[in-house]
Amino acid sequence: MDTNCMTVSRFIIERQREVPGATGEFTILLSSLLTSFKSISSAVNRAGIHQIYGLAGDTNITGDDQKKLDVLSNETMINMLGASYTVCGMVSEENKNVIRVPPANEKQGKYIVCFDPLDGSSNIECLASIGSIFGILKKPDPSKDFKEADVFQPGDNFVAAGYTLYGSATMLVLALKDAGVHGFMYDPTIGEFVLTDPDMKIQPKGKIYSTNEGNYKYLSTGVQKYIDSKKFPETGEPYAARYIGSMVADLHRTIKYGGIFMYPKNTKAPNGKLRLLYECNPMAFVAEQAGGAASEGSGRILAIKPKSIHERAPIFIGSKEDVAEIEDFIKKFDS
Ligand code: AHM
Ligand code: MG
Repeated sequence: MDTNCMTVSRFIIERQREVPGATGEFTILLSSLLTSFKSISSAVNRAGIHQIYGLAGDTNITGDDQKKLDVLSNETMINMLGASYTVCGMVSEENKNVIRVPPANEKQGKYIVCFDPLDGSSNIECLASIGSIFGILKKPDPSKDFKEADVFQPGDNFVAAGYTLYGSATMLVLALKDAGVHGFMYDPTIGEFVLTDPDMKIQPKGKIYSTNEGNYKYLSTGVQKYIDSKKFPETGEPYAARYIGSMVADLHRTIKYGGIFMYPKNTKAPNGKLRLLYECNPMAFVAEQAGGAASEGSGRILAIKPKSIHERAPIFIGSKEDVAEIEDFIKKFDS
């Protein structure tokens, strides 16, 4: 038993003291996120026993079947964040429109949170890892009321972003603007996220590629040739292939072990599958803060100015040299 453990709240409070004029609002916001993640983690663990697998009898905005756990996770995050008096608006994968909070709360909140409450839901029933993804922006003009267009900010504007992985353990990975990426393992015996992976860094080059290779025939020539080069390299050993089909788990492995995760555009999905605001951007922010890279094929994900809340973007993310290499293939064969 560690009598002096560094919980995530303690970690943030310590950093906050170094920021002149900090109000403590971010700490409160984070605390409402932590409550959500603990609650979702518990629901994920108990879902089979309480029979909350399966369909909630509804489809989400993009026509996907909603799982009961999706709905529950979404409601938890909206309720916790909306009641925190720190948030003025939210974007969720599960909601068609920007989510407004009650007017009294909205006036006080300066943060906008974009999230996917439970990503990788096709993995729920086979008990593979799933996760929550979030990115935190500020209202652009603190003197003005929140308006829905305020959510259309590039990922470069994030003050923090991260994910919680519900795997063999639950882990929060939190990236803070210019203050590194830190991993906190959830200890259910004390109900706290405890710092276990300080200052996480992605190695410059890895040995693993991760993509849904079943889409090979639909991919561009450049991406096909890149994959071929990983399997049949002219020199050296081939890369290993790993793909869970759950972005949080695939990205977490990429951060820990290096390599590249990608969801390129293809002829069936001209902008790829993954969503810019609440899937690609937060993960790109984590990757860059950890010394890695995230590209949409020819430029940084975080530089894209979003135009709609559910827009998609192709993504190539992970070790810097691996991401640069696929950009070269795309430039050479696809442009
Ligand atoms: P979801 O938001 O409906 O769960 O879909 C997103 C997931 C990602 O976690 C994962 O990277 C991707 O979909 C896998 O897609 P595919 O099944 O096409 O390989
Ligand atoms: Mg998702």
